Amino acid sequence: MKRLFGTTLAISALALVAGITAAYAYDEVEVKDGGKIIGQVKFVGNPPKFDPIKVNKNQDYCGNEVQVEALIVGKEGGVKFAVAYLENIDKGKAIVRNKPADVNQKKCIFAPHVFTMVKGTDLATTNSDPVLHNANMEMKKEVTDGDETGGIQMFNFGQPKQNQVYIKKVRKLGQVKLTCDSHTHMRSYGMVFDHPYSAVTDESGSFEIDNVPPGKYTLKMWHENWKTTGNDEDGRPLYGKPVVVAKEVVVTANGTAQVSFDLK
Ligand SMILES: [Cu+2]
Repeated sequence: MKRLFGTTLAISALALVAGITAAYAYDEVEVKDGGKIIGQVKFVGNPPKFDPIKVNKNQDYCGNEVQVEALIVGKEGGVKFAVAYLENIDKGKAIVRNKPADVNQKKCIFAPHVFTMVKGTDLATTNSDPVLHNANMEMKKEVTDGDETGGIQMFNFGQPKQNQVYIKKVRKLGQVKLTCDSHTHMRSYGMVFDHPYSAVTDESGSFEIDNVPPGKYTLKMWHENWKTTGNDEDGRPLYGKPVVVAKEVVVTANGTAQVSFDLK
């Protein structure tokens, strides 16, 4: 009887674990013979020139103007701060939970300007400046929602002290926009996925997504958009809805798939 009781308990515990796991769309498994997806996001043609954005507060520390980060094109046309991600992947490599995604308010800009993270993990917002920043995070349901579309406010947090860190668990999927209530020129975008298969492009427009279980996937590229639609009440440019492009990709065992995206 004792053994039977133990077995029943074990089965109940398993059922409980299974029940919890079923609530999530993504299962963490050991990936065997995983492949890699590498690629580049390129700007086609001559990139537009932007006027700098005026700083409306703390000019003695922040400077009078900042460069536009909506479109950063490097040598040979590579686009920085685009996001490449797999759509609808339901199992794969482990999610890193012990290291929060970092957004630093440094020299009066959010760094990085674009980041990705996994739902249920932490976002750490630091103020490295000796001036007050007030990070305001808004969540959009759709990754294609633009600046003017309403979102859900996730937090609104003043950080008057230098080196102050605020940690917040992000529990929703979608597109996060960070603004600063003190400095209207400050913007950062985050993409929150239920899996760890995403990457932000570097200065050369390159990205790499590794340890992907072999199979056929939809790879998407997101870019915040740089085409202005007007200005907000502070004179800051407003941009069109984010650009999202989808491509099919086949990942073979221990192979490397190459995918490129054009922006124009
Ligand atoms: Cu600020």
